[in-house]
Amino acid sequence: MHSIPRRLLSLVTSALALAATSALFAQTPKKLVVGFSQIGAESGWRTANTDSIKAEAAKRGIDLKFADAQQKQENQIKALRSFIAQGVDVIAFSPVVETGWEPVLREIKAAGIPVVLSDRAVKVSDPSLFVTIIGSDFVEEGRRAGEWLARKTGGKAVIAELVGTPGSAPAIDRKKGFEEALAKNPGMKIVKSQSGNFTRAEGKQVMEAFLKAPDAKDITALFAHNDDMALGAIQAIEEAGLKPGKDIVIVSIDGVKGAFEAMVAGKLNCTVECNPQIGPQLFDLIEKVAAGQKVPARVAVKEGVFDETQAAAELPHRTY
Ligand code: GYE
Repeated sequence: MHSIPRRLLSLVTSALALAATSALFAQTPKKLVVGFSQIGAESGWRTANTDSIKAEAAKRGIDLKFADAQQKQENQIKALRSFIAQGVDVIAFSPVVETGWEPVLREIKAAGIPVVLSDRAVKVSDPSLFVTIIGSDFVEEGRRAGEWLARKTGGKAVIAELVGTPGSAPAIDRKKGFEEALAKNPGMKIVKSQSGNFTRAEGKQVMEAFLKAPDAKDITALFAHNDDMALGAIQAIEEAGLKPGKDIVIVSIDGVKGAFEAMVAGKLNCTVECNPQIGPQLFDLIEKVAAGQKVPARVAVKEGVFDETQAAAELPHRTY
């Protein structure tokens, strides 16, 4: 007779205890812990990208474990493994190159941690190794650069190309898109093509070498895969006694402030926008993934094209 009310009593007590615990949890919600492996600080674009990611994480009260890989894949792999060891909720990273990620991605999957790619893509045989990617359409950016140059030169150009980091998604895709535009313009050809690793210093160095070649005087245009390399090349062109933006028409990609300043100064002719401020969109995705919600496999970043005729009006509005 006594056993039933006692059981009831204990049920009530545990229900109360449960309610109290969840109330406690509701007051102190667990912070989302995100590990982010950044490529490095190779360009103005990258610095703006890092700022956007850190600012957005802080705004949302996310516990961000941020690691800078100094442009080395091995450092990124180490960082990813340390995120597994720390048991983060979500891992995000911007892969410096496209290949070589499968083993570490499998380790992350085995640990049950979802992966969101930021900015650059990877090549993997198993698409379940990451949930989603947010980034720009690099092929389209290359195409826009090529089409702009075709319009500017009337379809006649002898082109030097400063390529981004070898094996990286933006270097591969921008080259592809640019060459697609060239294929429609038989009067345009690439005569020099070498990597400047997306940095200003290497862009300058490689351009210096281009300008020392016996056929250097034939070059009428430069396509740089990012603004930083174009800005380095501009210095090299000036030091060689030529006028950047006039003797050599220059188109690059990113749309950083320095590129707009160079356009206003008449030394750069066009920049194709690649928006680095993806923090808000990135953390929208991360929070959804952490909550187990469905997200699209690819999220695109919006961007435009700006040439010298628009530069002065646009410069005050540039936020990176
Ligand atoms: O264009 C370049 C940076 O991956 C889109 O990386 C990014 C590129 C960007 O170093 O400036």
